[in-house]
Amino acid sequence: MMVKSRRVSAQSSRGRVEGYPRGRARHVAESKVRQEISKASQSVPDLLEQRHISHRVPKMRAAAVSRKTKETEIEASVDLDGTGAAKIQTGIGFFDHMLEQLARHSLIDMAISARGDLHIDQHHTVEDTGIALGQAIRKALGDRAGITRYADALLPMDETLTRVAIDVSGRPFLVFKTSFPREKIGEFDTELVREFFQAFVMNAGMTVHVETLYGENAHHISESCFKGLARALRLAIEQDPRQKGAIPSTKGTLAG
Ligand SMILES: [Mn+2]
Repeated sequence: MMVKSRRVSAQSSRGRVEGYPRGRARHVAESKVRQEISKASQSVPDLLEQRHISHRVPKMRAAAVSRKTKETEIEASVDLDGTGAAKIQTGIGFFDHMLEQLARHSLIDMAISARGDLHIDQHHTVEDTGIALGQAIRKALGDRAGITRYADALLPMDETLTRVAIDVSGRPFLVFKTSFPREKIGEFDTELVREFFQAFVMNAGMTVHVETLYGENAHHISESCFKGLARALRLAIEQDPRQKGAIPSTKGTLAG
């Protein structure tokens, strides 16, 4: 009986809530709430400061590198937080195909144009593209604050399985345990896969271990290395929200 009469009185007072202060008391209550809200929003940066949480606007992780020698002329630009869009032109069809896979599966946007001394062979062009791309990624990573740092990938491609493990440490090191049953894939020299990885790792400042556990087809073996690098890279350079912008090292630096 009590409940019913309350409901009637709330309706008859056109939406006014039972028990809510009126007149001067209402004015005081509401301005108190407004003050509390504004105090709370002002104190958020202070709270973050106290907890050593970065509240900077996240920097754009993108960079471009131009590299010109007597052997090659290379432009490479990257956006680490991209969608995997790629615009690649090296003059070597199979190598373009590999770099497109690297962009696509790392979700790094990449624009690479390379003009090299292909009349000699593909060596300089592949190696110098690795150098320029590695430098661009290193530059885009900056102080490496907030990244996941370690990651790995097991990458199957039909009969082939390749494992790639990565530490975005600032310390360059390559372990490459992959061999090819053929010297060429189309016009591409398979020994240059290792050359690319070596140049990339040295200039990106990363430790990368590549091992093809088994596989027969040279195209699959090469592609599994590039895609494995892509997948591991994607995870390792991703911003880890639990790092809260800290550099993931007890040394406090990943500068190498
Ligand atoms: Mn392919």
